[in-house]
Amino acid sequence: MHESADEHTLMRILGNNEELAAHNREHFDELGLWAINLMSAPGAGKTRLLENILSSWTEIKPYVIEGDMVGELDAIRLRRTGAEVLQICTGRSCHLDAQMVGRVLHGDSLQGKDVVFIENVGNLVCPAEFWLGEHMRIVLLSVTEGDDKPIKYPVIFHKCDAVIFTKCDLLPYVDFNVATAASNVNALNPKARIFEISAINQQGIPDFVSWLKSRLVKYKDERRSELCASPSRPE
Ligand SMILES: Nc1nc2c(ncn2[C@@H]2O[C@H](COP(=O)(O)OP(=O)(O)O)[C@@H](O)[C@H]2O)c(=O)[nH]1
Ligand SMILES: [Mg+2]
Ligand SMILES: [Zn+2]
Ligand SMILES: [Zn+2]
Repeated sequence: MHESADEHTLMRILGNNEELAAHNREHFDELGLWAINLMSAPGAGKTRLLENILSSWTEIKPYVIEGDMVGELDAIRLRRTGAEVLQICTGRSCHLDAQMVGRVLHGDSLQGKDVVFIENVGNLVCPAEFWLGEHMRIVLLSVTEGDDKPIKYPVIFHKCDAVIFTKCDLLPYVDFNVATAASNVNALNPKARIFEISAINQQGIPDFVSWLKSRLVKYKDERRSELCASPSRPE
């Protein structure tokens, strides 16, 4: 969508998006919903990881927002876990934006949920620029993509909380050096947590889910103290 946008138009679009995202964040917090934005190139394993999380983390009341350009294939896969899933088709746009997510937040389907997973459109470039109001950003990089990708697509790796190297079962067959990839990520983002997983043999998934659980507890604690300080409601 950016091919015809000059620098000014782009800054205006992004500025407007930031405002809408901040409003989304108020809604998330008012609903007590912890929001996670999952981003990666197409096929890195976002839906497969979500299938694993949703079937193993049974204590939460999850909601999933699925972003794809066309179709409902991923939403159909994820509904099989029993989760409530809303598909957003972005048409020609190669990322989700705050307005698309805001439309969902102004409905009442999120009442009673406590974690919302947002699967962004498969793309390592512009999803990074469009904050949706989420609390946590996770980037997946599959070992088939190459350990140099953090260097080539720095923005998305710079602006995230965790990076997951996926498809680690394929490491014996591909030229991907985990230590090199990790140092490429940490050179841009020293605070990013790094996980190595495989959805085929479950390697690393319990550790990753435990980490998510601890971060959810932290969010709920912070939310409780904020609520005591200023109990306001968004429009
Ligand atoms: N070998 C292997 N394949 C995987 C793994 N995770 C996902 N895949 C496969 O990679 C393809 C893309 O996965 P999907 O979850 O749809 O990726 P998404 O486009 O990021 O949502 C599918 O054929 C998955 O079965 C993994 O850990 N190991
Ligand atoms: Mg998917
Ligand atoms: Zn885009
Ligand atoms: Zn509102």
